[in-house]
Amino acid sequence: MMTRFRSIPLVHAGIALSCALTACRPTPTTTAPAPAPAAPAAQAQRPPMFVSPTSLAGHRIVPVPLSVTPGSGAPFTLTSSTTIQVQAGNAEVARTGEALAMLLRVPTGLPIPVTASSGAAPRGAIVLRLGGAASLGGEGYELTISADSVRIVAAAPAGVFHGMQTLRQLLPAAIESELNFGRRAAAVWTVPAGQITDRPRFAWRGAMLDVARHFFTVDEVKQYIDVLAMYKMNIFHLHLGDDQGWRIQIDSRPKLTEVGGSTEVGGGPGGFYTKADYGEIVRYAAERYVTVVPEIDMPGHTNAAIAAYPELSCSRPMPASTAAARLPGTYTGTEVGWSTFCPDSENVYAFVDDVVREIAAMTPGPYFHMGGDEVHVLKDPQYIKFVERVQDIVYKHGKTMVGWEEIGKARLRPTSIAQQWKSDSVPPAVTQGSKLILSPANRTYLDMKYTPNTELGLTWAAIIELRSAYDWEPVTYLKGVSEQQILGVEGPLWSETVHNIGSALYLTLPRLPALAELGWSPPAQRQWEGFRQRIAAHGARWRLLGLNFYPSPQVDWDAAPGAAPALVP
Ligand code: TNX
Repeated sequence: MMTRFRSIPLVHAGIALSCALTACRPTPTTTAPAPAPAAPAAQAQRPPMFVSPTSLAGHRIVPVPLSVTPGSGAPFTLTSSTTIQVQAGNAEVARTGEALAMLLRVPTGLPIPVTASSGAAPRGAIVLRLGGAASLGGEGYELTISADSVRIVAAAPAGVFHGMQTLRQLLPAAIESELNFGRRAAAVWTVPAGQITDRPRFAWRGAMLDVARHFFTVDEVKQYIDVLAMYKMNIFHLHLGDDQGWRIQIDSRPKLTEVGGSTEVGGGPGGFYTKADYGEIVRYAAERYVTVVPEIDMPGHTNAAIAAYPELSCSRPMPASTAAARLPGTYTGTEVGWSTFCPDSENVYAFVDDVVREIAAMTPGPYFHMGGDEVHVLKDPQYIKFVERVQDIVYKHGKTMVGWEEIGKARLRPTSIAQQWKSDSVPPAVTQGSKLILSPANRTYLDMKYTPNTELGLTWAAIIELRSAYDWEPVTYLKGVSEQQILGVEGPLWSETVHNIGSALYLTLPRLPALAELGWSPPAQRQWEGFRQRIAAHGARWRLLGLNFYPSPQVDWDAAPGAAPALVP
């Protein structure tokens, strides 16, 4: 049930955009006069954005944790004496502590100092520590909440970060606001007592953004990464080249960006990332424990590279719509499968070597995605030869190869990874021993419409309402594939119809959090009804963060304030 409440005008003056570790949001740069203290209001009478669950049993955490044990004691309350105490001597935990402080300070108006110490925590501290059971693994954490303290303990810094995201979701939605509610909202910043133990089910929990069909700026990409981090996703797959655009600077092949970077679907100006831009994306992602997986799709989906270096192609059959393109040989339509590098040309492998070498050198993560999908114009032996040559190049430059499931036609090295998108039986790559990323188009493709009336998106794989995005099980999706063979799940957002970050987020939220839960949470904890009720609390958070979303009618969204949230009366 949607509740409406009175809106108050927002003070727009002096709002600057700052990207905290937690999310990009406007931060007031001028101090508004402190509102008068309010009479204590009963929790039930507050607008939903100021309400914490009264018990941990009523949490709305997405992805749902492995285990939640409500406590019987009083909740923890943020007050003027709350501090964050981070593990001494660990810069990563300190960074997460600062990020948490940045999140809390603005809406609460509290000072929340961060101190480093290995000693006993003072009363009222939020403690971030390394330690805990080895069974928490590289990403798990334990969160213990009592009236006296909040403790996040993890075996590795990534776990501390994920624990911080859980704590964020246990605070009222207003914690995401850019408004300083100050004393007016005193005593609403509570977290119910209890304990959460949590760790992910799958190692690969990803999203893909196609920046080739339409270009997205570095700031837009950062906003997308913020969404991943909120939902404990750890892989950001960047689709950097396709027929309509080449998006990454390669020093040894300057025309790639001069020519290939200048177009996009529909004839817009395109764009590309300089090496510094890419470094910034990779750094921003790493600070949020997200690994960037660069993809250069080949041998198909390569017209932008071929327009820059025509010798990469054997012959050039192009769709008729090419005539509209601004530069000779470029393409701004949306047909697929018609372009290819020439697998018989040594020029092509010298080119691939240059590209993989330069991208590998600026990518700290272990993966290079070679695409390999939808090559309708090569015979199998040509395709196989190409994939095997590229595989050697990828490993020569120290990366693990990932490719769309078609690469299973070739002889794969045991560590190469295949990304399923269309098959509904065991893909050949798995039979060879490769691990699988599941991206079934009819469940995970973020560019599919929600309903036949959705303005954006395509329909070729399915119409995917929220329940359909949520209500399936990775391990039983493909008969004959075991849990050990599945590395994880990924939701690709192809951008033929997606022109800007607002549209991208509309297609992404709430479906990506649904997929995040499939990737993180144990099947025993997952039910559609539970997800439906928990995700209902997130719309208000997205509103406050300025993130567009699809308000699926399958969810009874909590009242989500517009730009002007009501204060506690
Ligand atoms: C198929 S899925 C593609 C993309 C398109 C997408 C549109 C896959 C590996 N290839 O080239 O953008 O459909 O939904």
